[in-house]
Amino acid sequence: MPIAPRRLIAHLDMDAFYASVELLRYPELRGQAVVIGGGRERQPMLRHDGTRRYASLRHYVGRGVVTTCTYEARAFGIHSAMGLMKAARLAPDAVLLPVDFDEYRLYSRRFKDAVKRIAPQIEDRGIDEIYIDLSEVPGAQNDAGAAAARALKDAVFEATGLRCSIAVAPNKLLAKIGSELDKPDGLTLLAEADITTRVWPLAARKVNGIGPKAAEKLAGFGLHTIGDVAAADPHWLLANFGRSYGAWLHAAAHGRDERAIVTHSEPKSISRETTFERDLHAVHDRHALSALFTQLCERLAGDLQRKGYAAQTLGIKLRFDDFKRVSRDVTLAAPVDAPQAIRTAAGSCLKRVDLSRRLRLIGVRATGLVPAARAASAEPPTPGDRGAAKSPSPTRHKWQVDLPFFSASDDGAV
Ligand code: DCP
Ligand code: MG
Repeated sequence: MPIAPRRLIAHLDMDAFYASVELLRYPELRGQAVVIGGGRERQPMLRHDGTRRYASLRHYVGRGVVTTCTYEARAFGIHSAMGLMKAARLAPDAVLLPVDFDEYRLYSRRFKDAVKRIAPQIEDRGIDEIYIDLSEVPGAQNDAGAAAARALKDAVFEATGLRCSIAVAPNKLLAKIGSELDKPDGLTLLAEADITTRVWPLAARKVNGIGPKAAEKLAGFGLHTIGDVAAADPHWLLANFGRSYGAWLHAAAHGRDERAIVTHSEPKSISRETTFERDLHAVHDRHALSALFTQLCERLAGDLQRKGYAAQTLGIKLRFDDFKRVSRDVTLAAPVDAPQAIRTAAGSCLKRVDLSRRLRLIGVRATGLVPAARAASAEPPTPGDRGAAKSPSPTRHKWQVDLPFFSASDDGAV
């Protein structure tokens, strides 16, 4: 009988992620203290001679916080979540750049795709970190995953121009601790034998799952390091931290963690919404509203199709000029992902709302998501039991005409 391979779990975390993505765009800032945070108005300005003028932190006034910063800025004591005004006192000459989530999401996808080509078993943990199961990656068992981790770092750099830190360990808990040990550009192998020397001296807070409150309570008992927690009597931990958390604290401090890599998670809902520049009225602004509503439905359809889902339930969310909120939904007989079908269903929800007040915000939400392969996306939608809307005729393709924004006789109060 073949012996089950030893578990080799890697944790990969991008270095100064948002800041590093910005440096790809503005390479002349490399080596400088750069802080990401604040609003769009601090976009660098292109001068006539092609050079750029960047905003510095010096004159920052406002309540913005540091989203992240380069390691050069960290040398001044700046860190994530610090107020920008405080950061300005520490490093007035640091460059301030606005956040651009779309760009970071793009690079997030790129680095994850690069990793998947080498090691397909990944658990997505957010925009800049993943767990990777290397146990069955060819050759990984021969050198505790060292060559595989090197290959992953190279592939990420090749695909994005960005550096990351990786640790390989027997489980997720140790891998997560390990990836921080040699940041930036780290490659760390952490075995059970290293726990006493490399893990126990660290602050208890370094364990993912010991948050600020738990750390404070532990410190109140004189337990500051992971080693302190490991040395504590397990019965005492259970008595003071509860059976479940106490037992977990004991196991975690000893580097024990059996959690599997979760390679797949289904989204519960996908939605799109927009807040208007000025409040809009269903009758007076019907053309503008109609176009925006259609656009939202098209974008939602795009999101669904890109992610490979169809929606059984469509809903709308409205916020009026008096900030009152209303939502309605409709469950369809068959799941849909086509823009027309989504607009028809969402439009039927709209008909069930009193639209006499001006609107501030409108949103469309898809729930009851099923993999698109199981749904007949070309089918016209048929409202099910919960739908108060009338069923559109399957042969009618001019789905827009049913909507209040388009109806000439509409008095706005539908
Ligand atoms: N982030 C955020 N708010 C925070 C912390 C982080 O929006 N309080 C964002 C910005 C980071 C990204 O998430 O670039 C990843 O977070 P990390 O904690 O991994 O921080 P960095 O990648 O910036 O730096 P490091 O090199 O320490 O991983
Ligand atoms: Mg990071």
